[in-house]
Amino acid sequence: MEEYQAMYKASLEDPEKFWGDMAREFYWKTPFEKVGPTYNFDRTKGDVSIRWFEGGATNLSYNCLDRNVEQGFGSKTAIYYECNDLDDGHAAYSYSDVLRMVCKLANALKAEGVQKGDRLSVYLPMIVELPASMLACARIGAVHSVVFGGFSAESLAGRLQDAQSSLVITADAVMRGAKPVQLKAITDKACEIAAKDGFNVQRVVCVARLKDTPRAGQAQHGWVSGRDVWYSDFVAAQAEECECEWMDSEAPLFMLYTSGSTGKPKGVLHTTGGYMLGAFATTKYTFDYHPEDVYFCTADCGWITGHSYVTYGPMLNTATQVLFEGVPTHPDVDRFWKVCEKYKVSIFYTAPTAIRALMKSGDAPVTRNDLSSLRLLGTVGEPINPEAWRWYYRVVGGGHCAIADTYWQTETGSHLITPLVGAMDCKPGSAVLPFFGGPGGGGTVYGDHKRFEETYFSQFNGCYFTGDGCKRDKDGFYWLTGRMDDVINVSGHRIGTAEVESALVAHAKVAEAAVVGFPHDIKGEGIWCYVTLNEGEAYEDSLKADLKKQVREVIGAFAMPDEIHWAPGLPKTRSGKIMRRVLRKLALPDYETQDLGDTSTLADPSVVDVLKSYHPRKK
Ligand code: 6R9
Repeated sequence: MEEYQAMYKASLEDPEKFWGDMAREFYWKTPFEKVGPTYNFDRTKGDVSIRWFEGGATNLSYNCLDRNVEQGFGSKTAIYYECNDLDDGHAAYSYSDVLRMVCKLANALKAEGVQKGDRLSVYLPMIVELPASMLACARIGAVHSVVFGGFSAESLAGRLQDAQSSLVITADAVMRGAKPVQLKAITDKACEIAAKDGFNVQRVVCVARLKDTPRAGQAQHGWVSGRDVWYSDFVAAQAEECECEWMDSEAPLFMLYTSGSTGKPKGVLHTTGGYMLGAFATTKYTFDYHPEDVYFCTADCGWITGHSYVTYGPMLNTATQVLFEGVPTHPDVDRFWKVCEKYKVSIFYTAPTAIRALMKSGDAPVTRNDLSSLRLLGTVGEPINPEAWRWYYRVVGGGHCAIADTYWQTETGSHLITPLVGAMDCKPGSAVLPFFGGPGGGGTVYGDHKRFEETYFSQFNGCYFTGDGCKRDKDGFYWLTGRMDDVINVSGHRIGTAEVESALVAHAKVAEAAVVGFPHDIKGEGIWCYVTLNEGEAYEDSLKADLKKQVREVIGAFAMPDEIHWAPGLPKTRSGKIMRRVLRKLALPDYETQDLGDTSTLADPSVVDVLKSYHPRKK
């Protein structure tokens, strides 16, 4: 604990030395002149900006790969790839293997005309080509925009257009559990949608994931000649070496879309030097990483956790990790634990929602596997309830593994609040204490710096606002209490209520919608939708399935509403503002006895009774 306090102090008081020394463990083509940070968080004093390692030039792909190979770790396993289906096998890729792959792809992209600063979209499942594509972009200075494979064609189209990304890397299809996900077909549709809006995708590179396998018949997609190319053909003629583009510390590295309380999802843009140190240092210290560890983070690279704690953080630490294509419940509810046993995983990092879901199956699926290799457990994405924490600790960790509850965001790029396990006692449900004060943190919203300033720097002058509520106890421990804005956290995924509302309103029969979160056993929060139909439409239950499907198609399956609640009228103030406080209470299991607070300012107080009469959980 004393060491933590000393390091924490040093990180804030002498960043030049603390972060400078750490940064110099990496290769810099041009050494930085100043560690920084040079920043302004006060909008009244000019543009908000944050700069780290000014004057320096480096490359993430170089530091994740070449540096490791040069230091003699070329044959060390970088990635154990575990397929969705047990009969589909596994593979291991050394650091040299990944480097060769990345170089070939980087060369192919260059041959295609991709240049430094160009944006490129990646819509892939969890196969080795996913981190490899990210690293290939980083190598040539292209900005990757990874879109999670669960997003719909419409969502993908929006992201392609916003990023003006004319090249997409995808796969024919992939099995997720027992079901295929038609990534190529969805990409085709996304390209059509974008084309209608005047944006043309020039090139679709397609990894043959199911093609030439016994499950080939599961992949169903078209082929646009001249635009589409198989990944293997795309890289075939390319050399296995590729010189890096040396990137300025503040040059963009990647963008990743995330939901906010208003408008369309925004592309959070991360830059090179600060992100690199943030991902490196947190992986090293939060997970107390040692060279002999086998690390397994279950997050998909489509989310920030997969960026920082699958692709970049572990590779910057020369780690050996498991990349898992499948789902925790296929073929059985013990799949995670089977994987842990098979690869002798020592560090395991997952989301509370997965823990809660697996907890339901009892202890046996866990304890029938040998988990004695586990040493450290992590969680991320949402507050973890003490009950799930204790089960994770006792059953998965066998009572001998510390738990790192890591609190952070897409915008911060790496952990903000987390215990340094071993150094501090943990309290179930608390993310404990701040990580060292340091680099990372997205520098802007792609194409909209004003939105960046307004979203994050307007609530408290001079401070970044995360959007989360938090309590601090007498020991200084932090307890995250959830979002304070109109963002709901469903299974650790951020969804803006406004996004779901606009998906609903896009339905021909819907006049208005108001969406709130409600407590959900497994997902943490579920999606509750109040829907007003157009004049003359009948409030029929059969329409509910249609509306759920609508949201699924517009956003993606993970945003599918849990409940549709007919609302011939919504509780509004006289000025027309929807009273969400009332709607949140009406979505609670004990809504009948809830005190709705002061409803006297409602334009029409009778809507509350009407809503109760339409309550989907009415007995
Ligand atoms: C990494 C990630 C960020 C939001 C964040 C907060 C919630 C994440 C948490 C947590 C409590 C934790 N959140 N980790 N809340 N305890 N350990 O999840 O990024 O998808 O951008 O979500 O998730 O509400 O603001 P992102």
